[in-house]
Amino acid sequence: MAETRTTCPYCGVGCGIVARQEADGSVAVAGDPDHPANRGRLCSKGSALAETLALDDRLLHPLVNGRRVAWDTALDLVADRFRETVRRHGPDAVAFYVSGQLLTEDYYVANKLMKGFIGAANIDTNSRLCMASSVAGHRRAFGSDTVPGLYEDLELADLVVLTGSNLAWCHPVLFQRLMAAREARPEMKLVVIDPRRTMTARAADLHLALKPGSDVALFNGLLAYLAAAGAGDTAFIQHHTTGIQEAVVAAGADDTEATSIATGLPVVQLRRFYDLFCRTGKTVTVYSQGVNQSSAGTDKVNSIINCHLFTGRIGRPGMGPFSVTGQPNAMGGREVGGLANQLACHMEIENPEHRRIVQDFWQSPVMAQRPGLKAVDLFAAVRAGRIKALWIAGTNPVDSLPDADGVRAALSACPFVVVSDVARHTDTTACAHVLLPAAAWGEKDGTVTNSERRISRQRAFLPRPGDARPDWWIFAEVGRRMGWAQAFAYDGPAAIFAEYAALSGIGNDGRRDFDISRHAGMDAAAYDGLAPFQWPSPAGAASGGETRFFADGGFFTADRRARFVPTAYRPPAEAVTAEDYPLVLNTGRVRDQWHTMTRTAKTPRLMSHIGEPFIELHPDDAVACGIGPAGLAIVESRYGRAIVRALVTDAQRPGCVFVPMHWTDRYAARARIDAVVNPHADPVSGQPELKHTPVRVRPFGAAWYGFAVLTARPAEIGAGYWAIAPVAGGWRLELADTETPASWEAFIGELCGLPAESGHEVLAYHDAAASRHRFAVFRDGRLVAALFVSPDPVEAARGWLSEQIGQAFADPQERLRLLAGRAGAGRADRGAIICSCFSVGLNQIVAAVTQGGCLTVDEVGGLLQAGTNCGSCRSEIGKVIDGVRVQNAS
Ligand SMILES: Nc1nc2c(c(=O)[nH]1)N[C@H]1C(S)=C(S)[C@@H](COP(=O)(O)OP(=O)(O)OC[C@H]3O[C@@H](n4cnc5c(=O)[nH]c(N)nc54)[C@H](O)[C@@H]3O)O[C@H]1N2
Ligand SMILES: Nc1nc2c(c(=O)[nH]1)N[C@H]1C(S)=C(S)[C@@H](COP(=O)(O)OP(=O)(O)OC[C@H]3O[C@@H](n4cnc5c(=O)[nH]c(N)nc54)[C@H](O)[C@@H]3O)O[C@H]1N2
Ligand code: SF4
Ligand SMILES: [Mo]
Repeated sequence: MAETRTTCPYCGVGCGIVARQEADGSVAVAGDPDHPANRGRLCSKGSALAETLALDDRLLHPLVNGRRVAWDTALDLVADRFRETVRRHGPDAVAFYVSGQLLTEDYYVANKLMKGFIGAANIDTNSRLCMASSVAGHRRAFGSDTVPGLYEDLELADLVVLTGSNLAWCHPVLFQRLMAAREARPEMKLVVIDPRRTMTARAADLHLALKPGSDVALFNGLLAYLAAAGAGDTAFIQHHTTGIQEAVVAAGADDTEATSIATGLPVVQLRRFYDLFCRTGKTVTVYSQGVNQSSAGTDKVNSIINCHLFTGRIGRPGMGPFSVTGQPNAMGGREVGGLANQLACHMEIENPEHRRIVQDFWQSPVMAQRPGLKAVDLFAAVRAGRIKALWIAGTNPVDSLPDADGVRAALSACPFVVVSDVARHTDTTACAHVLLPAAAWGEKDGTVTNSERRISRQRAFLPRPGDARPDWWIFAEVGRRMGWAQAFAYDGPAAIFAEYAALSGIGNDGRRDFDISRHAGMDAAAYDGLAPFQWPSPAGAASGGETRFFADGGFFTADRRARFVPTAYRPPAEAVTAEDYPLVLNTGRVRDQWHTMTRTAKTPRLMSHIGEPFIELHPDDAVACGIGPAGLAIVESRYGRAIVRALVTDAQRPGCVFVPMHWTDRYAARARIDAVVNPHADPVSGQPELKHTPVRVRPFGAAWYGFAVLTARPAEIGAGYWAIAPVAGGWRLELADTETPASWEAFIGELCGLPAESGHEVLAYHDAAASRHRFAVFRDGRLVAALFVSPDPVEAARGWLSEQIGQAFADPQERLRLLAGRAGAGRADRGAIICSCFSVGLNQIVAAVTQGGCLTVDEVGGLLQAGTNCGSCRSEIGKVIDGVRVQNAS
């Protein structure tokens, strides 16, 4: 039994993990009790990591036009095509599009190859969709992309403001740390600013459900209020900042009524928030995609930072603006220069001295002289034919970029597309000429940086399957074959990290924030043993300290002062129109899925929480659009459309709808929501407005709805709507169409690929008058398929039915009960799964409250274990308890 300390490959909390390889080859993961980010905790996604390691669906060999080739053939082809394209069309005719899920070493090599050797800066990353506005806001205010604080500040604060962040679902372990701190100090206040009532908002003392996109008005209002109240930290403002006058003027008069109109928030709520902020010194403002993914994202960031600079609340325990990063290495990618407008080690491409430092260090023949294209523009250039060779690594842009059908069209128009991925079948790999098999989490070594600047090792604990290779190796091999053997002669990630660390210290002397030169020249053994540390960690420092930035100024501008940035509120790029597109589409994440689901959808446990793409809409809008509960809705914009299940809920503001970003063509007929999302971007950061697209919603017009469970995934699904999810013994499938099949027997035959040979028993029930049909198919007495068809959304115990796949049904009575779609006596229906760690369902929790007398989340945990492992579901259990008690009371 071998134990390996590594880091979670999902979110930017960066939890430490202990992976244990058991004697039988299986893997178990647990939280690393010694890692400072999580101290042993994990969330539902982290806890389920071992279930995502199966090799089915892995890309295991290089493929050229779908044909398996040797590495040499694939690498030579890529190097030749890139070299040839540069020779004929210049360096701007090629591009890399990479990812915050690459390790720092991978990123370093890709960036060096493009910016220092190909000599252009057309390398951008999916962090453009994620962090670019925070980067730009930080650079405008601080002169550098510095996150000043530490996670601990969330625990030390007296007021935590979470804005545009669904921390409970997206940074669950950090949220748990916050909840634990609040339990210990109940006087600590939590304010959540989000147009939706999320699971995070449910935990708040005050939830401000602001009008989407109105954050700048809200924080300008706060600055004006603070100024009017004389709450400024005069000494800090005087000694460490410039531009206060302009910012206060831009914020406008202290007029809460006007702010109320701009934000759609009641005056009393605004006053409560402003007053709380004004009188609470220890305040942290955490922000994420509701702030960044906006055409005013950079201004949103600066409007927040302005309030912290004004009160001097920065870089001190329990105080500061805090941008939480999404991907495991979003921060590392920023540090290493993964964005088209940055150089390695937080150096700037526009700065001639920085260019010279990097060029000398790399001894590079040609250095990029100006910023390259940012993601949205980069794909527009591909579509326009200006970029003729494109290499995508570790990201799935056909699903995750806005105007995603346009992205797909761009890739099919591009003469040469290379994709490095771990999955064989994604919507992006389908568009590639060359597929390169990357080593996955658990198979590769390197470092990542989390949201609090902590650099941790990811370590391999599994053999590399097939021909899979680490991303750094793939980039370096192409670099060598393009003619730069010396510059890309790395023998492992340790050598890359050592080089990177050395570069961070050159010409630095405290003039740049990012300095890890203490690790320059680190050898492989030291790298293997590297414990998590925070930067800065300059040469000569005793250790990586737990450092905060800026308490006493020392910003990275020329005069070492921070800049107040005047921010004027402007509405989102596209406005809703009453006649065509009356609703605002907001998009984001659900608790148990990760982005485009290439890994999290492999585990039935994570799919059991939410297994189908959905649209949340307010009851009034549902009525106006003619959509009933659990009906199917078409969501369409000027750009494209999607078909998803309707969830009618007053957690939405009227006029606003929400669809998760996760579903792809692999798991649903037509739910790629980014096909609907508009491609407008922030003018400073280039980050697209993924949270605001005018749309209309109308009924799908289903003639029938179906629900099926199957042992095998069908090759083809002949229905206009479908969504599929794995379950323990097979698959569950939602279906609907506008036309009714001629024969239901033929339909189910196709679904489960019934062979002509006998051996199957089909049990059928038809209520032709009511258009209801039910089928159960048995083989050797075991259930292999069931299908329920009805003119309305199917009512059946889905979780229970999914558990019956493969079960023996000898008793004819039991078989009939199965056809009823309901659990029989002795076969309990758990209901929709709430706790994915222990597979505890809604019905069980309701019973624990109504029959078991449980009144609190802990009591439910005591009875059912629910919520006692990772704790990600605790707020949902709380919501169920509240719901049951409200029902009982009324
Ligand atoms: N479960 C899970 N966790 C993840 C990920 C995942 O895929 N799944 N991905 C990771 C990544 S890469 C990222 S970037 C993070 C993202 O983490 P978050 O940013 O927390 O998540 P999102 O759901 O994208 O959006 C956050 C919230 O912004 C709100 N919002 C929308 N418009 C506005 C607005 O105008 N103003 C304000 N104030 N709020 C608004 C949305 O309603 C939403 O609840 O999550 C990380 N963690
Ligand atoms: N509508 C809408 N769109 C969004 C967002 C939103 O909130 N709303 N959020 C945006 C944000 S913040 C983000 S971060 C992006 C995320 O979007 P993507 O980056 O496109 O999403 P992922 O599914 O994480 O894609 C990662 C890909 O890399 C592969 N992979 C995994 N590990 C490795 C590895 O080690 N090496 C290589 N080469 N490949 C690997 C996976 O199989 C997968 O195909 O989506 C953005 N798009
Ligand atoms: S909070 Fe969850 S997803 Fe994020 S790093 Fe920790 S275990 Fe992984
Ligand atoms: Mo992200």
